[in-house]
Amino acid sequence: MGIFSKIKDGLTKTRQGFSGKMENLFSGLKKIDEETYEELEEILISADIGVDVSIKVVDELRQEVKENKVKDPEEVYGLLKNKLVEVMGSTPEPLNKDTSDLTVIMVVGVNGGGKTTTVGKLAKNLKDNGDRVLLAAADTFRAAAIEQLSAWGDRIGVDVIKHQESADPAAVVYDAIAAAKARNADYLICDTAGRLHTKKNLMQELSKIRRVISREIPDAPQEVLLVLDATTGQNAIKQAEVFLEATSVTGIVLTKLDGTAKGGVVIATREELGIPVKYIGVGEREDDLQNFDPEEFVEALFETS
Ligand SMILES: Nc1nc2c(ncn2[C@@H]2O[C@H](COP(=O)(O)OP(=O)(O)O)[C@@H](O)[C@H]2O)c(=O)[nH]1
Ligand SMILES: [Mg+2]
Repeated sequence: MGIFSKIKDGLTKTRQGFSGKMENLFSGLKKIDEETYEELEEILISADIGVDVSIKVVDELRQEVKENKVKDPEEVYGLLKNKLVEVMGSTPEPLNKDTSDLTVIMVVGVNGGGKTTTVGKLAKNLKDNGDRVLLAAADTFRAAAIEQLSAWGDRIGVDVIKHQESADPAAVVYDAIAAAKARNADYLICDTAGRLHTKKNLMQELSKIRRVISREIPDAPQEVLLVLDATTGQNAIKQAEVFLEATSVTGIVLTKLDGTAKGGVVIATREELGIPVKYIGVGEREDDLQNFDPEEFVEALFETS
């Protein structure tokens, strides 16, 4: 299956409500009036694009249509798509990569959001690309989490550095960096725990891991990916805010897009958090992580069949 049809497939539930309503609104439309804009705003909000972002997009569209004296609804439709792409930063944001040294990627987010799965899928992507990858099982809270990552490592043929359950996550990461250096790895990806019982705890754990990493490699971690569950819609953005107070983040991964009609949350994320979406998860298997491309995403979202 091609990448585009995979994204389109992954967005099936979101598209069901969205693209049909869009088509209904625009097909056979003779002219654009205030009612059209109101309906448009409603459709955007109902796809979980977020109230503020939806209003902003429609306001800008209205302005542009007026200034350029656009009459053709078809043309307005095109302008709308462009606006949505723009809101997401227009171009794909690649993973930060250190060309000379080891690139360390920390993966953070609440429990159940899809961190461990994303670590596995990302490792597979990078390995397929010819990079040497190592994983660190720094979610030591439950033995099951360590086993889950080990199972991913076995499946995709990537080594996992791990300690016992309840071990110090920073110590796991310390060992993993030593191993990654010794093996000349290109990437070390660190899974972490996402317990939110107190923000202070989480903050302390994440800062300790970061401290260990930066002591060993001054520019690292080059990438901190925050994993958010798209099925929670706008709540994913609220969740993200808690994490952003605990640690700095360089990229967002939105998971479980395949299981939700709330895929519009992807569009709101960049605008509301000011951080680019770098990957989207469209399934549980190893090939179900996609590099995020705003233009491709919008095209897929508007597909009606
Ligand atoms: N459908 C679907 N399920 C996913 C996706 N990403 C993760 N999951 C599932 O979500 C559940 C929690 O994922 P996990 O990686 O263990 O989350 P963690 O607690 O953050 O490490 C697992 O059952 C995963 O298979 C995705 O993109 N699509
Ligand atoms: Mg996990």
